[in-house]
Amino acid sequence: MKKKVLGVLLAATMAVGMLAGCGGGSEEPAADAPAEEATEAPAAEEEAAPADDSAAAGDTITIGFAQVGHESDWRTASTKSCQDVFSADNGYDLSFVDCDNDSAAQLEAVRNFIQQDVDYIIIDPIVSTGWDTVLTECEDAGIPVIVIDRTIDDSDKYAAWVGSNFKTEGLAAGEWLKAYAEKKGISEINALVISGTTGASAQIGRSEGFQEIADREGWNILDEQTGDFTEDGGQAVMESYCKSYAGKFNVVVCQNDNEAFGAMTAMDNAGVTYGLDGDVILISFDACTAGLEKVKARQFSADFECNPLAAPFVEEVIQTLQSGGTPEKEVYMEEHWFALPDAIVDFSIDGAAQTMTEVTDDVIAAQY
Ligand code: GZL
Repeated sequence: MKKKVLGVLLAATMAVGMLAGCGGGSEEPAADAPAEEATEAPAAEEEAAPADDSAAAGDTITIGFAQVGHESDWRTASTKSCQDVFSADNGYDLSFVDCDNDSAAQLEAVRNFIQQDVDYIIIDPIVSTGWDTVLTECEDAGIPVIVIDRTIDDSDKYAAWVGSNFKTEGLAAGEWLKAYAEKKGISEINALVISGTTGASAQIGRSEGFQEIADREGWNILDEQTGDFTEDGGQAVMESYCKSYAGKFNVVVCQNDNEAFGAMTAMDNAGVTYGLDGDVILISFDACTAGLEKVKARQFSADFECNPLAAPFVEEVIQTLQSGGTPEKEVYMEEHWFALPDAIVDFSIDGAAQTMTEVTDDVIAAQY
């Protein structure tokens, strides 16, 4: 009910403003702002000005955030990004629920937010389906939903999505591997994949993108099993792989850094060498700080970033909604592809030349 009153007050304020020749209208993010501009947004704390007159007057904006869980370094950074931006000092009351990778718990958290009549709901969906019913309930309750990171594929009843193109990440890893293998004179690729949480759009996209290149190049994908985006999961799958495919693989693709950390432990224990100076090319995704440290140590051959710092862009969406505007439906984060000079090669994605970033101490220090 508070939101509807707020909307009327805002409309009245804007109408008076326009009559007085003060202009008005919502500050919508530039519709065609390229990712670089979008990711140039000042740090969240600099952007923490109240979202609208009501917030300036101290009217707190309440937000319910149903987070995937706490499975990875990436997740920790994603959670911190939201907690830093949607703080009490910035005019927000954030109800945070760690759904512990449990989809039923996540749906329950969203329904509880509806009962609490929050102003906005943020969801990072554990899996991409099963959402239309609860999003309809949010719509009926008049609560705008903002989806971050992973996508919802069975409903569009949300105001905006802020995240990454996961298939592009998979394509980048595949195209890089093709170019790197050529540089190293490797003619045959026998790859093992440790995928993310089954049904997560990040897993679906990365698997799809890498598989597309593998099919085109005639590579052998010997196996793909889920490590659930965790270090323990990555280690368990890699231990199994080291037994089942001993001496038969020369590439391991881990769909996030934490799985790759576990795979390293398993390969160490099995006497398998990896990285720039090893027998196995080790590819990872996320490029968290600890992941880039493994690149710098020549243990990861390359790391394909997925940017977790969505909260400043989510705040822009909320500010637009608060002022009566319509936000862009999709906001893409900027990603980088990381390696050391030995593994920096030229490659393109669908004809678009890609730039690789050298991992240095400064790059590591600046990472999330
Ligand atoms: C990707 C994100 C994934 C990360 C993992 O956007 O959803 O989930 O790649 C995380 O680290 O667990």
